[in-house]
Amino acid sequence: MKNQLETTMRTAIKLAFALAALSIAPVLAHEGHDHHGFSAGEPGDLKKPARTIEIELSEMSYEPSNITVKRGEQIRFLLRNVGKEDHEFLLATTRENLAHAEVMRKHPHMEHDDPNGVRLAPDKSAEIVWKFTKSGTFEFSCLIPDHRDYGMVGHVTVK
Ligand SMILES: [Cu+2]
Repeated sequence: MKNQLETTMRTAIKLAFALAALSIAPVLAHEGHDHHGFSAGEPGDLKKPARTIEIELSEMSYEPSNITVKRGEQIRFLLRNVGKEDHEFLLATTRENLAHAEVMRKHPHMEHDDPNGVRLAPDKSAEIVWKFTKSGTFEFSCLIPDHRDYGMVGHVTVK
């Protein structure tokens, strides 16, 4: 009798977990917008040489805001927030950044933990090593609500 009760309990618990997993799955699929097909190239290889480009972030711009790289070139972005607010540097296509901006409007404090982007508090700096494997025009942008509209967008031309 006791054994049967235990088995029933165990089955009930397993079922509860399975149901919970099922109901969480679609939420995760919805929240996690695709970060893995990087549009602007691929994360760099830290063991390979890279050209360093320094970019300063502030209200509301990047300096410099236009850079040109060769296709296949690896760049070490040295990013410094010299402003008084948090800023981001997200490397992607314009289309991707605009779609991402929509998500950020709903979740303004969303943190990024992606190889193609970083959020910096004032006086902080970071490095991103990136290999531009595709030719075309890409952009880096700050998707904190309104920052992009006020000018926080720069361009990378890959030839
Ligand atoms: Cu910003």
